[in-house]
Amino acid sequence: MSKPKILIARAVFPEIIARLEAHFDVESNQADASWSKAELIARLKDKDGAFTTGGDRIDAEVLAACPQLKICANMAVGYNNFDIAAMTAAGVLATNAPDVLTETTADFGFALLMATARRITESEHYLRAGKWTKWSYDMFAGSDIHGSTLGILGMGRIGQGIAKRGAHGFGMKVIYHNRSRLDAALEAECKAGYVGKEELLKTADHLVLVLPYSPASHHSIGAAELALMKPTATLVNIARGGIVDDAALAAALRNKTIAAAGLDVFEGEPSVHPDLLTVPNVVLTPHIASATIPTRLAMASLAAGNLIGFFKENKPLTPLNPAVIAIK
Ligand code: 8YV
Repeated sequence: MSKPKILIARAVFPEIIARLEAHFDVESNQADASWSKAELIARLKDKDGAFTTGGDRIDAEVLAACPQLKICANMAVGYNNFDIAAMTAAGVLATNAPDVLTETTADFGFALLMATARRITESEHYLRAGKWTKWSYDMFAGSDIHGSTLGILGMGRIGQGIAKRGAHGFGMKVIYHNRSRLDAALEAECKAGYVGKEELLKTADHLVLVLPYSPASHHSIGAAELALMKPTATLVNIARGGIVDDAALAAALRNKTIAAAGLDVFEGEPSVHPDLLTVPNVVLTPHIASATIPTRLAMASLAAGNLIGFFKENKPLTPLNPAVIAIK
């Protein structure tokens, strides 16, 4: 019997490719960059499954062109690159890679918060440029983290990880807003209090965005929301670019509507809004919140496990639209 055909849409660990090759007939992207949509379709149209990353869009157009496709396994917890409704309608299973990246991503969220609030990259650039000639009492004065109020928008697993770091590690008062409130035990574990979105914006000294991206969360933070924040506040986005209106944020940073921002994700990445590149009070990183080798390996391994589980026993590990399995 011939093996199912799998496409690996982005270069990934050689050991993961080898593991998949033991079960499947594999074609993998060995290029540095992602394929265009036309190229993705050309390679996916005769495949039974795909190993995707957050930048590989699987929508109705791709699905219509790839009738053999049965599963797409995302090496990411976020899956806004998948049109889940279209995948379900086409009978294509979607899986993501939750949990394995939670702590690493929460670590990074905190690192970005600290770098932003304490102006670490801005001051390093100053030093490297040879501008440091004397000590002065207010040179690169930032805002305190310990004892301040940490706001979290989106209180899933990663949000909870950030809350625990803030409350237990830095004595921060933690407030959050989420579609649904956590149960009392989880709120106590995170030492976090539920507030409305407006109160969150007005009260937080540091606001971290960790909510999933969807049409409903598009530009959740725009000019109106930034205007509600404290002029001393910092904003950190480790969720998805489209959640923040980048042009409005650049203007708010320039006008000192808020003090500083730390961004790991951008609307239209890897392009970055040009205005963000010219304001000094923003720390910019290239979507690396989950980037440690053990975590990326665990994410890739979970995506591979989903493909193997699905094709071998019809048992994917972390399905997003399990109704598809029931139909088959
Ligand atoms: C990924 C991410 O690195 O898991 C996610 O949702 O944003 C990142 O951890 C990226 O999406 C590549 O798949």
